[in-house]
Amino acid sequence: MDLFDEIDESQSLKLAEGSTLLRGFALCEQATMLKDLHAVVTLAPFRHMVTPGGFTMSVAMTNCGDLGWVTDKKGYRYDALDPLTGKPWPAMPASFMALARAAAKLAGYSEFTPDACLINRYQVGARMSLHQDKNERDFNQPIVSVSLGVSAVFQLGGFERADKAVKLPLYHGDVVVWGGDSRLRYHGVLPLKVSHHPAFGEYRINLTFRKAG
Ligand code: MD6
Ligand code: FE
Repeated sequence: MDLFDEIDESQSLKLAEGSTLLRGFALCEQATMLKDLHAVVTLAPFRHMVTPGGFTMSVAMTNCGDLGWVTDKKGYRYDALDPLTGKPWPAMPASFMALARAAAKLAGYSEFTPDACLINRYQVGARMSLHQDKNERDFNQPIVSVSLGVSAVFQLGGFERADKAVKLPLYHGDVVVWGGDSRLRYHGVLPLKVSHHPAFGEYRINLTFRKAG
């Protein structure tokens, strides 16, 4: 954990009450995380899920950990089983858990132990419309969000969908710890632009760690 503890404090930026951007915090673990990500998606492949409204999401998703976030015609929820395989989601890799806990700790959440990791994969044009994360049991628990690969523009909004959103570029290795008063802010991701990352190709990968159950 020494590498994590030595992060330059100047790389830690308060975005809003309760949310902190840690620029480049995941860089030191990227090789292990890429290897572990491959193992997870071999067991639980990326898929495009369908919203309750019947739209197929442009972002491909999978999960690891005890619980996984899913959506289908019946609604949004967490489930212990992958609906594609009928099996439990792959275990959360130790490298993922360590990174999430270290980032949360640095942002002031020393007790964070995620039980779910939603993995989003964006390709050119994929986007995430403004939403709130409300399927978790306890909104006092933060969410740790890790961005890898192609950079994207994150929208950080207010507490109503129509509130003006601030645009924030997120780069390979950036981590946002999202809690406290910011936990229920609307947020989204603008359509991914054409780009290339040496390790992740045309894709942006986003990992969000949650204590869902
Ligand atoms: C993404 N992130 O960055 C989408 N949700 O691809 C999220 O939807 C998100 O970054 C809750 C907390 C942090 C996030
Ligand atoms: Fe979200």
